[in-house]
Amino acid sequence: MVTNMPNFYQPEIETASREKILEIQNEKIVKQVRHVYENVKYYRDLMDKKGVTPDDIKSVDDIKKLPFLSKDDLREAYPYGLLGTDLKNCVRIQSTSGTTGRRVVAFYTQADIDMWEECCARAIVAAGGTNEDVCHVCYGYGLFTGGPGLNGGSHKVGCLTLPMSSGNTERQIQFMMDLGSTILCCTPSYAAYIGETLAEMGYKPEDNKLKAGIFGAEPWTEEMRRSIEKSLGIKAYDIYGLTETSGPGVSFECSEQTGMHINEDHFYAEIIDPDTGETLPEGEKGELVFTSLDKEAFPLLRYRTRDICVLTRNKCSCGRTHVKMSKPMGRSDDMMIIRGVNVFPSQIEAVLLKTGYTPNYQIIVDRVNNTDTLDINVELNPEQFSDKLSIIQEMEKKLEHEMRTMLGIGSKVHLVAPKSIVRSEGKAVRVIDKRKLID
Ligand code: DLL
Repeated sequence: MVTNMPNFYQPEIETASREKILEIQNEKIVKQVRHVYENVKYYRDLMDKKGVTPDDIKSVDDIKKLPFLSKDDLREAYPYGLLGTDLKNCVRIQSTSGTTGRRVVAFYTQADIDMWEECCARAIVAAGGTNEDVCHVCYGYGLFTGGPGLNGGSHKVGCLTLPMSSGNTERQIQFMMDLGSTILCCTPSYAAYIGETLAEMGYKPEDNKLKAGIFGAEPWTEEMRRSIEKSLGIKAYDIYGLTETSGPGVSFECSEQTGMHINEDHFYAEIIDPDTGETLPEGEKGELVFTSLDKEAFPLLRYRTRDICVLTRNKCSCGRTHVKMSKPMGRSDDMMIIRGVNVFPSQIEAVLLKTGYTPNYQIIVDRVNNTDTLDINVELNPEQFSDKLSIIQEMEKKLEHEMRTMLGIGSKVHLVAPKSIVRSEGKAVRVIDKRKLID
């Protein structure tokens, strides 16, 4: 008996054989490279410098010959230097803030928008979305790609779309209850906050009509997934993407929840060693690199995402054949080096959720007397809170021990009062690295 019938938005492509996918990719890459070479002087110069011509690229196997592009290139070419078509053919700009300096600005033709929205539609259908759903989008709208991307995907699926944008949580909840939202799209940290607020307002998880959530734009752990699923009474699906490649929907989770299928007919993925740039074999952990296969306005060849993950091609029970990427295990540039040890915020979050703490925390890294310090502020929930100092100190000591086991270095844990850490409505700011402010 088939219980959980898999649904596809574009079944012929989402379940295509490996040979068929390669055929599509090989055909598209030849055209995409030629398009870039002829229209993007910045990248043509990089290819010329490396001695590669469009004739050298006959299939995706030849992608290795191409030069990389990085965020630094985007900054240098800002704003129009990587444009692949006349501005008059572009209909949209989206943007995201980088960690430093100039914003990333991406351009879209109408065909680029259609492709992007189709990718998001695939994600919504994979999460069980149909034209009978009420899709509540509280990713930010405007320059951020989250709102517009999922909004477009939701329209394509035919869901009744609620373009809420982020913020005003009580109003979000009122609409959610009154209009019977069934699919929630936002960052995982905001989903956790909505769950927390619902409980505070006296609602139980079964009081809402939500069945699924499509959460992404920031790293989140399996523990966080389980906690959100419990608080909202839903199945929570991951979605990944970045402004440079179009936005959300480059990859998305299916019912198996064991990684995100990359839309391989539009994006070719590689994993490289972030230090040497060497391509790594399947199954190895490294930096994710994307080559767009059919973008017009903002095509990117071998774009280094800085996201660290693993690609796998195990057969998926959902029937999709596209390669899967693991949850990004932090970004190579998010990695903190503390006293010489690599530390990722996701490791800290995993410890907190495993030990029954809230996902509301802040990491403060500093340098005192030439030594790095790591402080972790962790919010207690009202049941954990105690006004007995000795109890709190004992809990802090225990958590410091757990952290040392996970991270390999010592830290100072500060348990703080419920509600004292500011909630995020978009991407959560987890790390304050004061060393960077001094440099
Ligand atoms: O965050 C696009 C997006 C919107 C994705 C809504 C998913 C949902 P940017 O602002 O350009 O675009 O940030 C891209 O965010 O390189 C990752 O480091 C991180 N990121 C995105 N999705 C995930 C995810 C959007 N599911 C950067 N898990 C990427 C972990 C993610 N990190």
